[in-house]
Amino acid sequence: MTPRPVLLCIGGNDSSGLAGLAADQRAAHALGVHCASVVTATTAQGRAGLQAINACTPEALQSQLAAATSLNPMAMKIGLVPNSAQLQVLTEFARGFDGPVVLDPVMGSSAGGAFWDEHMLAQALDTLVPLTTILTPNLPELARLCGAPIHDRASRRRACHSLHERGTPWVLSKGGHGDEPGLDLLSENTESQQAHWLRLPQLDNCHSRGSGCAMATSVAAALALGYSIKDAVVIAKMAIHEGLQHGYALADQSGPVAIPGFPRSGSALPSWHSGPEPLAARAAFPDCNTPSLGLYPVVDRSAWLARLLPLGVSTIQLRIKDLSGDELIQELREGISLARRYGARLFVNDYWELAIELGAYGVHLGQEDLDEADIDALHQAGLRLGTSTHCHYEVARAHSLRPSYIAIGPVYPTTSKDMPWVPHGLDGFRYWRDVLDYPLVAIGGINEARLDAVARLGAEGVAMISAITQAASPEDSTRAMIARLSSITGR
Ligand code: 3NM
Repeated sequence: MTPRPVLLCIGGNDSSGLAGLAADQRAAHALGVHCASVVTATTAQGRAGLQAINACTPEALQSQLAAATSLNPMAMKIGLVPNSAQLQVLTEFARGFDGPVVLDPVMGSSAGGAFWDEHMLAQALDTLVPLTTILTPNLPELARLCGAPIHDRASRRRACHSLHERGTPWVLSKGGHGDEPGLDLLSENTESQQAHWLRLPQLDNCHSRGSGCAMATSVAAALALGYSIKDAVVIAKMAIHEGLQHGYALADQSGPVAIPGFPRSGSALPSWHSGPEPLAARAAFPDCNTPSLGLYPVVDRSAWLARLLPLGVSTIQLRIKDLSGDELIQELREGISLARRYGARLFVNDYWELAIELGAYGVHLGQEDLDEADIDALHQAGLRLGTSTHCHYEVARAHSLRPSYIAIGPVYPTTSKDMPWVPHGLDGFRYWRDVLDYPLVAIGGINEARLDAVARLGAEGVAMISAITQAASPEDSTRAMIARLSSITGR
């Protein structure tokens, strides 16, 4: 059995079991991470609100931290810090901690009561914030941290920048208490101060207690599992959305969020947009999957179309990396004309302007190409759009464009492209099949022997380069794989 990673959560015990370490435990467990919990204070909270906070001594905190370290935690999350002496202990501990630090700046309880005075706030900004990998304030907390009111998106971005100046590389500004509650901002301290906007429709569930703690803990749990910050934030947003859908009631009062497991529902997938302003909802790109995409060769010259389309290939991509100018235009023109002759769906990789100009069926764009392309122009021209994705935030980004298909790769190791991504394997592909309500194209290391498995998992398109272009007989391999696919899908 694979051992579970350990997440170290440091915070208060909430006697009502709604927030604090109880919420941390539930969230970490749901995401498949073991939670070691270090108590900073016991709080007495009930129907009448926050009645007492009893802080642990700094020594009690220290001894718990020392013991928890022996479990080799992969990440840590700090919630309620009730006093300045504890802040000092935690700063020392964070300085020596070899892993990401998530700081949820809990300055008060939704049951009432404030935890941080001005002195604590200044101390945190000077000492712990600079050691933090990601801060996860809600809007009132963000306003207090930066000492300025937040009234719009621009002031929200400015507030995050002021925290970057303190030394924290990432700030997740949660939208929950503002005018746009479903809109979160992940601010990245790059030279251009990148803003990433994540949007989901707001859910109206009053059983949402502990959602702030659970959000920060879900980010930390995903980091403990080895996800990047951007992926961890998408996973956490999905987890909270599902947790709100499953929030449960307590007698006569609102209950907590209840994350059911590692998130896997398409309705919980946020849209992701990087830029100064979040994207307005887009109309979907036209369908490309009637009939099903099927075998999807990716080739670098139109001569391949002349060889493969007569065999019954109905979807193909022209991915030319070594031509420019007239030679490129000539190849694309020829490919488009061959595809028309055979009634095939030709996706042009990368050259979206030429694809519009020459009247291609569709365009396939990688993530970097998405930065450059005019998506509205492609939409207006009626082209189909396919996008490459490799991880949660790329999928969320693709989802914001509502493309005609989403490619998931690499499924297996590939030698046809420089690939920093760990292959998904069949389990990873199955995961995305469960989550996504889009036609999916499987790509990366797929060959005749691996075709069955991805097709049976529900890939509408099976894309490949080397299994066709480097086959002893590309024609025989293509024929065999088309026959194989139609025997599996019954088409
Ligand atoms: N894109 P082969 S993998 C072009 O994961 C490409 O996005 C990938 O070639 C992705 O079939 C890949 O030879 C190469 O492995 C696919």
